[in-house]
Amino acid sequence: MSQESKSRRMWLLAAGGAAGALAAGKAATANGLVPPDLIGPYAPGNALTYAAHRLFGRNAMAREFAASEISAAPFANGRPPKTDAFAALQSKGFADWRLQVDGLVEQPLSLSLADIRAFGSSSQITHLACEEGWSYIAQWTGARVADVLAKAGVRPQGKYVVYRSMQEGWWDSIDMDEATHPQTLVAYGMNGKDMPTAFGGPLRMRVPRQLGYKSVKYLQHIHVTDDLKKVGNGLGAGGPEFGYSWFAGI
Ligand SMILES: Nc1nc2c(c(=O)[nH]1)N[C@H]1C(S)=C(S)[C@@H](COP(=O)(O)O)O[C@H]1N2
Ligand SMILES: [Mo]
Repeated sequence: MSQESKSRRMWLLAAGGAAGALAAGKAATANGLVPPDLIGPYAPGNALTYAAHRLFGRNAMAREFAASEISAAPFANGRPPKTDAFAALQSKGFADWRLQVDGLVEQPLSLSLADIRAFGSSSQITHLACEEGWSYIAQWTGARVADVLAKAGVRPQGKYVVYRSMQEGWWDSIDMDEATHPQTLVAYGMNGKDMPTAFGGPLRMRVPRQLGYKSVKYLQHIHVTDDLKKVGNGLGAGGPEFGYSWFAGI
């Protein structure tokens, strides 16, 4: 191929790529697929990643593993909350702990651990990957977030689920696709035992299609909103302030 036709081909490829990106961008916007954290140098890439996952992999399943692949020594990130309030709850075996569910729902809920167990038990052996490079495989058991939301009755405008930890500074959010995905759990069990405190007990989010930081530990509050701009810093999570993408699909 001549130098000239090579460069023409390169140019056509580049133009095709740009047109494709533009078309994808339009489709994404038309479908409301705009992440809340359109900030920083990676914003265009993050937006494309989110749109691509939602347009082409909405129902994709996180890979599940065999029991023999469960990690022998999983790493617990950080330390449990150091507050008196947490110590008081823990000293009573979390009998007084409640998960609040509110926002754009027909019926706000205040759920005990027994209430959450009553939703049923869904188990999965999946991989938790931290953005810092380490990871482990564990079995997680819990209630589907979809079932909790169904009980509360999400109003038609409800688009995102915001969730908060008892631990200062830890909150995050996911869209309704992720929240109602069958593998997205509020997990009360790990490797056949009650959720250990180090791993977020009594209850943590488990979002196996996204990086570990979306799986917030020491959960206490679930809130349905139509617009993440109305919540907290408007970026959908604390992480984006520090350069972590709101959408962390893998
Ligand atoms: N409350 C709370 N949730 C949290 C964290 C934390 O320190 N506190 N760490 C996050 C990060 S960065 C990761 S990778 C996973 C780690 O889960 P693990 O402690 O089970 O390893 O939990 C996430 N959820
Ligand atoms: Mo992480």
